[in-house]
Amino acid sequence: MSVIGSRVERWGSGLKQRVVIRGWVIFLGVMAMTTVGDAISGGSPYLYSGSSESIIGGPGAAASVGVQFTIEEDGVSPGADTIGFAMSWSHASDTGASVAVNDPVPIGPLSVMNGGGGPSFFGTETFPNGWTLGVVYNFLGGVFLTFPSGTPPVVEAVYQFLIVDDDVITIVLDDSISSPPVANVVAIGSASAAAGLGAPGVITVSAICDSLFVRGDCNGDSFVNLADAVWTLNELFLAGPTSGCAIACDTNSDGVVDATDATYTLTYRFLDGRPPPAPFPECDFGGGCDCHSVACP
Ligand SMILES: [Ca+2]
Ligand SMILES: [Ca+2]
Repeated sequence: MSVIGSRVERWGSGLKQRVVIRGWVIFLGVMAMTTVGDAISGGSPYLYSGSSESIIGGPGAAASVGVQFTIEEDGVSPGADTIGFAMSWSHASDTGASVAVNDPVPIGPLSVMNGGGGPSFFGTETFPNGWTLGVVYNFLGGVFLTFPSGTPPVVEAVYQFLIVDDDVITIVLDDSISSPPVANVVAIGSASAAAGLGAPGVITVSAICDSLFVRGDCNGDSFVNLADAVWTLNELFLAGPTSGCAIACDTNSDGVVDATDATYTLTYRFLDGRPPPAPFPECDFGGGCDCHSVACP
């Protein structure tokens, strides 16, 4: 659970914060379930959507991806002045990967209200599979937001995980992740309006295994010289150690590592032969998971 910094001071002790936050969450939940007479009819007048993001990284890399969330009216009650809202989003990975989420933060029109101080109340709670949020723009009233089509995102949450494989993390409305549940509603005066799912948040993960290498640097010491030719011959014919970057040993770039690669290196160095094909002498990607010359950044 968290409350934005300025709000922490306003509400004093941690216990008091918890009481207020819990009170607001319960208030919204009860309001959504019981104020039928005040509720705006016609289905879900508001649509909550998450942004679509993508990330590319090598297996084992730590990823941190921000997803932004928007609110839009669907035309049922255009131009309504809202005084706050509640959200409850859960996330799941197609591969079952563990994904943590940080406390969401206000952005866009939500962050600049009240002279830049943000909403009077912004109570969040995170769970292993999602987060909840209750927002009141101003306890004294007089601060409103409308959500016509195209309204900028109002909330951002950062998701953190380790890249293991290609994956898709989907973030959907889910009012079952907390107890008591937090209903997805927008508050308009004394009424609540249900919010439905516009578009889920999506994080597309592409696990690409690649590394930098220099062709010809078979022993990985950042030089291409006699030692590389000797390494290759030792590996091929004398049970010498295996190079950690086979593609670098393919000095003539014909797709196989054999004695001609050692010959190519010796010819280049001592008989004024052609230099190795690219990547040489500069580093470049294409080394797969394990190659990394000490000469490459
Ligand atoms: Ca070398
Ligand atoms: Ca070769």
